Parts: sequence; structure tokens; C-alpha cells
Amino acid sequence: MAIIIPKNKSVENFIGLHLYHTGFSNCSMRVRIALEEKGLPWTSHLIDLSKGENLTLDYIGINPNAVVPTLVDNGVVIIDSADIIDYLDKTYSPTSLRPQSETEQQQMYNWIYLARDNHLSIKTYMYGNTASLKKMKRTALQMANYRENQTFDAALLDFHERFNANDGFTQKELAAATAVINCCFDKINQRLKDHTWLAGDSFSLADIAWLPQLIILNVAHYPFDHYPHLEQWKNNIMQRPSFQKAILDWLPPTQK
Ligand SMILES: N[C@@H](CCC(=O)N[C@@H](CS)C(=O)NCC(=O)O)C(=O)O
Repeated sequence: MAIIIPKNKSVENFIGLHLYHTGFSNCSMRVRIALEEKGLPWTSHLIDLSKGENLTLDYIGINPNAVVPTLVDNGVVIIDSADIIDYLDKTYSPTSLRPQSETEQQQMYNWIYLARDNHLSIKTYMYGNTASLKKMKRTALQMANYRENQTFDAALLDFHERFNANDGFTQKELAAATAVINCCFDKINQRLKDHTWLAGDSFSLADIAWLPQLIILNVAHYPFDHYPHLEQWKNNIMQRPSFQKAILDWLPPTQK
């Protein structure tokens, strides 16, 4: 569980659930869906990544990776969307977002960790194929500050170094990222061929971990028609009230 002792002490006085998040961010979407599904009231702190609001010392003092989302629960800071949704589900009842049997719970964690482990491939695909993200190059000063202050996640630092230095990603890097993503969706397609949900018989954190990937990859024109069994699953989730509140209500007008 990624509980952080924040350098920015101001959040330790927060009462209730507070979420630092971004509208069009798959990791933020996960947490918003979990909050809405569980019917939990929360306070929003929007972070504009395009303005570098995640790179300020105040924010890095809360999330040392300089990424969204960050949850603050009565002063306790939790980072990483996989850990946050698990924390919310374990801490708050009565709605449970996990299957009952241990075997199916393990399946659920496998899907969540598959999403987490391949996050940088999805990020590479998005930064390589989305006009607005291609422009997200940082200034030399922003990069210098980032190197000095984001000392927590070496792979993420490397991602931003490569993106900035090379003016985007090479075709080879994009092809490698696409191959990883294809492999994940092959697995998901296979599972959904004869199951309604990713883990067990009901909607769970596994579905919450993966649905946002579809939302953002769709914007980058990822070819989902290769995976026909995802369609019904996606439609089932889009009909849940949480979809409007957690996804649509927060999308910037350009992405609706
Ligand atoms: N493993 C982290 C990844 C968080 C992440 O990369 N968030 C993205 C938005 S989805 C972000 O803040 N990107 C800004 C950056 O990398 O500078 C999580 O699941 O919370």
C-alpha cells in the first residue's frame, strides 16, 4: 500500500476524502469510478497537467512521483491508482467491488497489476499518438527541477527524459509499446469471450482498472475493432450511473 508521509504538511489537516486528479487521465478515472460506485462524498482538487501543475514543489510534496491521482483520507496520503482503489474498497463498506472467493480475488489483482505494470506502454502510445500530448514537452528548467525533485520513480523519469530529448518517441519505441498493449487486449478479449466481467461474476476493481484504458486509447485511435468481445463489456459499464459522474462529467469539452 503506497501510503506517503507528505513533505507538504498542509494536507495532513484535511478532513474527509480529497482527490487530486485530472479530467482526462486514466489513473484518475479509476479512482473516481471507485468513489462513485461506493457512493463516497469527496472533495476535488483538479491538477492541470498541461500547465505543469503536477511539477510544483507543493504538489511533489504530496505525490513524490509528480503524477495524478493522489488520495488524501483524513490527512493520510495514498498514491498510485491501483493501491488507492484497493484501499477505498477495503476501507469503506457496504458496497464491495471485489469477488467473494479468494481465487477470484487473485484474478482481480492479476488484472489490476497487469494494468499497472503496463502503464508506461499505454503512456508511450498516448504521447506518441495524441496531438495534445505530443505538445507536452517540458522546458529545460522544468526538466531540471523534475530531475532534482522526482527521485521516486526511475522508469517514469526515463520516460520523460526520452520523450523530451528525442522530441517524441521513435517508431521502434511506439511499435514496442503497441505490441505490449495488443498482448493485454488479446488477454482481455479472450476472457470476455465467455464472461461478462474480468474477475468473478460481478463488476469489480478489475473492470475499474481497465475501462479507463479504453476511454483514453480510443482518443488515440487504438484499433479496438480487433477485439470484438470488449464491446458488450464496455457498454455494460457505460450504462452504470458511475460512468456519467466519474468519467463524462470530468472530461474536457474537446474529449466529450
Ligand atoms: N502508477 C500511477 C501512474 C500515474 C500517472 O502516470 N498519471 C498520469 C496521468 S494518468 C500523470 O500524472 N502524468 C503526468 C506525468 O507523467 O508527468 C498510478 O496508477 O497512479
